[in-house]
Amino acid sequence: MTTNPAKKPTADDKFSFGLWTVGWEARDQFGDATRPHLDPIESARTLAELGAYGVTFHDDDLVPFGASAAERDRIVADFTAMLKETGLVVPMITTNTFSHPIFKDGAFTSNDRQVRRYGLRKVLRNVDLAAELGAQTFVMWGGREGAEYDGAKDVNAALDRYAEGVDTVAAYIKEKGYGLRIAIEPKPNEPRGDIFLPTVGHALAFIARLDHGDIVGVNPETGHEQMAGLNYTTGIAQALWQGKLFHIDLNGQRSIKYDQDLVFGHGDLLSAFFTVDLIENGFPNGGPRYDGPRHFDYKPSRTEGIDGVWESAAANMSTYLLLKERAAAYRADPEVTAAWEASGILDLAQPTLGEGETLADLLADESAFEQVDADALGERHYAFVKLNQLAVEHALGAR
Ligand code: GLT
Ligand code: MN
Ligand code: MN
Repeated sequence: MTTNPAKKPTADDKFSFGLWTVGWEARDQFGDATRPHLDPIESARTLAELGAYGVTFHDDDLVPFGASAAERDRIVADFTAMLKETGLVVPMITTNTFSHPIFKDGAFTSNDRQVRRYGLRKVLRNVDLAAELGAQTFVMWGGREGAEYDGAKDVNAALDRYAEGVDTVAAYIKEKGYGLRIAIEPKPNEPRGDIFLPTVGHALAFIARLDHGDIVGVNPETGHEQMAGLNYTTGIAQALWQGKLFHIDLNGQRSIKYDQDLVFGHGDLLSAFFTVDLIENGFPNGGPRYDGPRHFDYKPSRTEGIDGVWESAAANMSTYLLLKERAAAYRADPEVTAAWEASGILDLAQPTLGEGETLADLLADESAFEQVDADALGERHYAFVKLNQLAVEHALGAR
């Protein structure tokens, strides 16, 4: 492994990777694997050498599907020994409820009740492993929860079953006293034609209906929102506002097409700049902050060999750190502060009604309506282009 990125991380940067990312053998819809199987424990060691502080995985990434209890115990013991040796942590764990044919019509929302019960048991078993390894977040990506045909699902019943499944897992976490929170990962489509909970907004609305929604939040992935033509930074901003940004999956995507899982920043670079700016510097007027792992969920392209796997892993972290540096410069620039003032960014934090002002006061306030010269007020300019150019110039290192 001979990577020489511009920026090298330390554990304080809180970078984590899914074992399934670097471990992807690059088998796709149209072609066979182009890379060999990597031993998960060896992969984790290399990620630690590259500066990651954490690794995450699906149950089956570590313990092969159908392994015996003895085999499972041996693998988990070896993995735990590696964690001790490297200092790596496991901030998040997730369950594979999409690879095996049993899940072809979903797990929690399969039309087959026996499959739903099996899926629930597989997830509950993995919750125990998550707690054993000290994870804080339990991700649920329901990639197979969906359909290809509108007539294939009773969506009302499917959402009932989805809620039943998530609530059952959340209740189990509480009953066991585990310090875990569930994070639902939205995705609009792929592998199903349409997936339930397709966007951050859908997931947040779903969570509001749960009995145990207090320990359920979201794990938005850059590319998944962008596949739906949505703005990732705005999506995580709303999740933050709602106190629901429990975890993030960072990667790159170029426009509305199949899920590319590119290196972070290799899609929409300016959007990545603002993502990092929000995560690292918070909202301009203060407010809730994200302090969880900076988790990369990308796939080393199929064209890459093993060297490319590690180059691309290092590239995610290097790009993030470069953008972090550029975002800090943007925030520290007095011209940006002045542009914020000209654009009204700081005024937006002022409540629209005055302190103690009632609705009756507002209705009686002629200066708020009757006396307003709407045409004159319509003349106001917001100078957002200037502000955005400052962001572009900072992102490019020109300031
Ligand atoms: C799968 C998916 C990812 C999810 C993983 C968690 S699995 O690789 O494409 O976006 O985060 O289940
Ligand atoms: Mn993806
Ligand atoms: Mn993901």
